[in-house]
Amino acid sequence: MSEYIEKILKDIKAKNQNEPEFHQAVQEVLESLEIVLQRHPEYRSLKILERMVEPERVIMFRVPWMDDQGEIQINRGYRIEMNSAIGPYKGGLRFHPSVTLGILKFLAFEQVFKNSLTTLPMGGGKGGSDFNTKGKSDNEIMRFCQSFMTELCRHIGPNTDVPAGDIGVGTREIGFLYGQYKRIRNESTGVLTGKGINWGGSLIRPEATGYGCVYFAEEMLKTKKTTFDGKVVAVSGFGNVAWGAVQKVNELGGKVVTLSGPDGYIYDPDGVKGEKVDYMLKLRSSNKDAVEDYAKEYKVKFVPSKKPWDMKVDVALPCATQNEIYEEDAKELLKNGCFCVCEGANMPTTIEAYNIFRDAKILYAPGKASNAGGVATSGLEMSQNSMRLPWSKEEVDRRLHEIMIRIHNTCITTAERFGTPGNYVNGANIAGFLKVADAMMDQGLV
Ligand code: NDP
Ligand code: 2IT
Repeated sequence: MSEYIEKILKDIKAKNQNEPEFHQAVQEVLESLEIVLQRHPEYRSLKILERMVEPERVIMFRVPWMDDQGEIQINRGYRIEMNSAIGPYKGGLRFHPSVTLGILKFLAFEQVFKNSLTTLPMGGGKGGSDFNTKGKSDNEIMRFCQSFMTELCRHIGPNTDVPAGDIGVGTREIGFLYGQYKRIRNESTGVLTGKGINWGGSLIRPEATGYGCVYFAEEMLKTKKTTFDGKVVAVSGFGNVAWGAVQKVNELGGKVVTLSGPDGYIYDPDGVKGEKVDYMLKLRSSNKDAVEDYAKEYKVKFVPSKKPWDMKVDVALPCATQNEIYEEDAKELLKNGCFCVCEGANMPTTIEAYNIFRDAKILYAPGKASNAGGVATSGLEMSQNSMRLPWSKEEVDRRLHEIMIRIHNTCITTAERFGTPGNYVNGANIAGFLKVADAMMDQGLV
């Protein structure tokens, strides 16, 4: 690592204490950018990196709400407006008890590069709350969402900042948030994406992240002259992204043998297919935080407190959350014959685990490239909202597929151009960076 990059990292750690996920995300990107800075000293003299690691704006607010027992509860709400160089801030909202400022800053930082890769005009942002949806009634969730939006609505707008879903935020939550925005602002606009299909949403948005991830993995497999047909696949998580990924793997002839939750993982040697895929939706809406019920329902093996990385598989699609593949897991995956890891989640792989994959020269794609299909389809929802014309399922899916192929090719050509052929991490970080950096330079001291 160059002295310059080391100094930036040191300063970030000193200035943003107790935000290890943010440090991790920044370190991964900066390491990829060394070679860019050697070729383009202007980014250094104009302090582009120092500017990019500082959010344009951070909003932090109180969210008071009343539970079903009539007791007052207080949560903390956030919106990180990271970078608007190429378009309005865009990125999801996460409701999960593990949410902190540092987690949302890592996600907002990743989002800037991801959105740049989609080729659509979207800046980067992220928000959310430490609110736990688990065990809450619909009414409690509604009251929470209404209170959250009562503050957030001052800061967002269809041309300013356009939130969407993430962990713990699906169509139900987006509905409550959208309803409240409309009551306060008296405007029907595309201020949120992931909306219901009858009130401005886009077809394919619910499936988009998972589909996009598998489209990306399909391109990766093509570089090794192979396909999903007959491949055995490990998926982690059982939420929105995992659900879309499982559907598309099945469609392409692969077999998904695992799903996981915070409680452990299930192993289904016949494959998660048919009605079992619909059962995933039930699991998610049960608000129970557990995947074990799947094992009971379909009489398959449940492995408590473990991640699904110790099974014999060809492909792994981590789709649950950050830092779920550690160094030992990476070694285990390699030992079991896995040769393609394509991230549906954001930053599921630690830097040490990534180094193992890189050194083994297996196919490995970082989430900011391979899970960009979700936000790309959000961008397509924004286009449809602006035109006030909905597209068919086929039209949206075709555009999503094209975007994923384009992102894949951009990663490949950029990695090659900067001397590290086959390295999707460098390809994604460098290509994502160049567009945003050049836009910032064009716009003066922003
Ligand atoms: P969901 O809430 O639908 O599902 C998340 C899954 O991960 C659930 O199975 C959840 O279980 C599990 N999970 C959440 N937190 C933890 C934790 N701390 N430890 C273990 N398991 C956990 O979210 P999504 O499917 O939307 O998101 C999954 C990942 O994909 C995240 O990394 C997200 O940032 C990323 N992503 C999402 C996009 C989208 O459009 N939705 C787009 C791009 C990326 P439980 O809820 O029971 O805790
Ligand atoms: O991480 C992500 O890209 C998302 N959660 C989707 C963001 C969006 O605006 O659709």
